[in-house]
Amino acid sequence: MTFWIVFLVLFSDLWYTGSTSRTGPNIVLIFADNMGFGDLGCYGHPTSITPNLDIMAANGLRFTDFYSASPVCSPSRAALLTGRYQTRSGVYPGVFYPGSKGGLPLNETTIAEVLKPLGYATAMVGKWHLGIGANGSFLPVYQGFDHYLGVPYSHDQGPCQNLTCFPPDTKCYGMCDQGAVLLPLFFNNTIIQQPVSFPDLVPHYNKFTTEFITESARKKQPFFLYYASHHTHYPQFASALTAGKSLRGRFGDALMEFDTSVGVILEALEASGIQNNTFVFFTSDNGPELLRMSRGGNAGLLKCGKGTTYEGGMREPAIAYWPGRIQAGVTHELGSTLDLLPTIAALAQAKLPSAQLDGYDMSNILFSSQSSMRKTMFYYPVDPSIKLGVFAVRYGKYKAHYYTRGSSHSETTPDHDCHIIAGLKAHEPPLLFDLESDPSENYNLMVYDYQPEYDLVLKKIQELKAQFEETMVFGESQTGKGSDHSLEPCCNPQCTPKPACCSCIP
Ligand code: CSN
Repeated sequence: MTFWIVFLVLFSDLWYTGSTSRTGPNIVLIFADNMGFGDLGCYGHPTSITPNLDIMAANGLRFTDFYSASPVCSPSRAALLTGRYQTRSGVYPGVFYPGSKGGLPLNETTIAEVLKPLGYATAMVGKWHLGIGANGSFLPVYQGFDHYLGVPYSHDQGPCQNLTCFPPDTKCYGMCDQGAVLLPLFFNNTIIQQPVSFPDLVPHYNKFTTEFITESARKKQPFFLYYASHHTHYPQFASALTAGKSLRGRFGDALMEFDTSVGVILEALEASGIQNNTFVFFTSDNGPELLRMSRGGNAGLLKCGKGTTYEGGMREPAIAYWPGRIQAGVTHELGSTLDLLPTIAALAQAKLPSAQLDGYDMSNILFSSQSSMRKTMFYYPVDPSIKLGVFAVRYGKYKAHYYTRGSSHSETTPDHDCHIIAGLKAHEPPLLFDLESDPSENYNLMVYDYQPEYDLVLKKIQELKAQFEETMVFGESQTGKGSDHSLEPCCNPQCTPKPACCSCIP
């Protein structure tokens, strides 16, 4: 009897291995920077030239209600890679600087670390912004990525105004931080260029992504590629490929270059014949930098942009693409960058990290048009605190604002609520919007259309908020550890005087 059981188990196992590949799908995660809800052709922008993202949207699943976990960069990226709110990992308040002492804590488990035990090849290309630390100890190669090619923080976080853009006699337009080192380009934990050459950067990335995809496919090794472009963060620049070619000026050129690099990835997948075995997901880290006027992005019909907990700060364009597996369409279900780790883990049949997660597996939205497991979204400001808690809560179609505040990142549009002069304001009762009938958050239901049932909605939201906040354990602040000029990345570590001597052009 025992013999037969062992035999059957063994036999069924062999049969299973023989007929179906046990290797999980390849994963490509494409992350844009400061790109707004209204920036892509497929999200209604009249003059953007984004044919590759539009093709992904036309043949994949386009989300209308997808959220990042923060209205600024570093916390948003921490949440994306860990499936946990930035408050847990400590990536708050604000963002990392070139000499920041902190970083995404190494004991946090990233998507790359979830996939590594299953034999995935892992690579990150682009903007990291989760810390560098002494001797580069917080770089991606210590967070599960086999390879890293990219810039470690935003390209305005150094004196970028004299860097060359394209054509070669053009200087970058816009304000940058003075007194820091010139922006470096890393390969793994080594600086290979400082300052980075803007016109060569995306072509360099394209070469790397193509080679990584082609080589992994040739070895039949499943892979995870995290492509986090600096586009469309200010100051805008583009290579010869797209400079001057768009209808939206410098912003449009940068966006077009980003879209071209998406095309390069899709082409490499097709050329290797693995497009039907690859889950591609695109979204953005936070809303548009409206401060930059027409050189910033556009939140479309959403209110305000980067730095705020209005919809324009955190609702993002998002597209899931997997030919043969994901049906073409549009979903109005709730999703978040927090959900990518659990979703990818499910696709790869990987073990989930033991830490408390804030995401949900999105498989039922992606593959069977069912309703989302996510019923709520909690909006933390750029500087979350235990005292104030979340600023807003989305529950189904409703959104309640407990606090609102404008941001310097969202200056210049005609809506004064978005600006820095709109200081912290507590709302009791909370402002309540129906985002299905009023996505622009124009009409507070408690004022314009009061019905007694809204008191019950607010009561339910208050309960969900209390439940959520009860489980929230704030990690030690990492961005709050301050910075030290000696930690700024320097290609010539022993040189003087810094930061000027940190310049190495190969
Ligand atoms: S971000 O942009 O890093 O993409 O969020 O480049 O919040 O103080 C944000 N900030 C420089 C930036 C500073 C940035 C800040």
